[in-house]
Amino acid sequence: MNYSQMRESLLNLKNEAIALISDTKGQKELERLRVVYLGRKGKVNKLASGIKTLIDSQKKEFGLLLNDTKSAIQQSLKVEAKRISEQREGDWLDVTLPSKHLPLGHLHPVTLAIKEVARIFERIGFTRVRYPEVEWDWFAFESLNMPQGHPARDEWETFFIDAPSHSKYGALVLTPHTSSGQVREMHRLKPPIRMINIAKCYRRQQDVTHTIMFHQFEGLVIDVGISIQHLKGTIDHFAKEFYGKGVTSRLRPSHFQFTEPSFEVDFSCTICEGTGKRKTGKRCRYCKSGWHEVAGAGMVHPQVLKAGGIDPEEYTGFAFGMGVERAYTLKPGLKLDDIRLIYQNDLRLLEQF
Ligand code: FA5
Repeated sequence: MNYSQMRESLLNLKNEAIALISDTKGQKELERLRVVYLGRKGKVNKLASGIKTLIDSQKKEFGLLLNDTKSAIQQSLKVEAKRISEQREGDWLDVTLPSKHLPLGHLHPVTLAIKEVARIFERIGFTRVRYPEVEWDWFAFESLNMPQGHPARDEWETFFIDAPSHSKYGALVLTPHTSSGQVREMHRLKPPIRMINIAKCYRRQQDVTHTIMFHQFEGLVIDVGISIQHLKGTIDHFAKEFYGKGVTSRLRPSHFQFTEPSFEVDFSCTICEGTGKRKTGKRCRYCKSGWHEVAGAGMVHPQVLKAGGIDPEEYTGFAFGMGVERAYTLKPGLKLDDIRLIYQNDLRLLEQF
């Protein structure tokens, strides 16, 4: 073998060794390869024995190549040994170890509240319905006795959709209240009607008691002989079921175009227990007066019954629209004094439910 053949053989030996080593499956095979290539009678030493046939300058160069080959094979053996031992550790299973606790998600507090509200009303004979979030002007306003240009519309701070209008129902809006389901329900059913419509609503409002997107639940009852007593009884029943016996409700005279007479419904504040003051003596930041306005309500206006195809001479009805978030944040013990926190997706808050 001449010098250049010896050099080529050494290079091939190195490549062959590294390829085989990186393909090994266990420590035993690795040890066998170490002996085959680096052992006393191994392939590298066998080639090294030919060094005596070379002239001095070639001896020096071939010696360096031999050292380089040996250290490359050793390095490759080391890396592979480490990989094999790590793989073993990973595969090892201690069946006595306690299991890992993976975090479990749960329903959002508003979804929990909606389910609870629906259950309370379903138990007293209401049927849950859902009407469109993107609604025609006619159902949101006009059918509710608020014709085009009526100033009462301004109170609903509505988002309008940039889309072609309907020839009969007008513009498209993001529904600002669940009352838009009232006439839809009258079109769907003839009395007796007992509807609970729970849905998303949108308004251009945002502060501690308002969010841009929120939920309302709308109760609508229409039958022969329905009076304010039925309205008050239903609201009281809800307050006791949802909050417990300690919470009281009151109806304050108000005005809505679609009810006559109309009321604001207040529940006593569970944060300051109806006093309007914190224990520190400071004014309750959330209610300011001991009461929370949670709903609008009233006896369905004859014009609205007519828009729904119901004879106001024969039937009467009551309706109320309550904020889900607003009602929920009053739960005893919740002490949520900023309604916007519900929608900040902060796990520190959400995980408490
Ligand atoms: C109405 O929306 C009427 N449609 C209620 C009604 C229904 C009256 C049936 C008569 C008959 P009002 O704008 O007051 O009324 O809203 C009712 C409730 O929805 C409020 O008391 C509050 O609890 C909730 N609410 C209104 N706007 C927001 C908001 N931006 N964020 C959170 N909750 C809101």
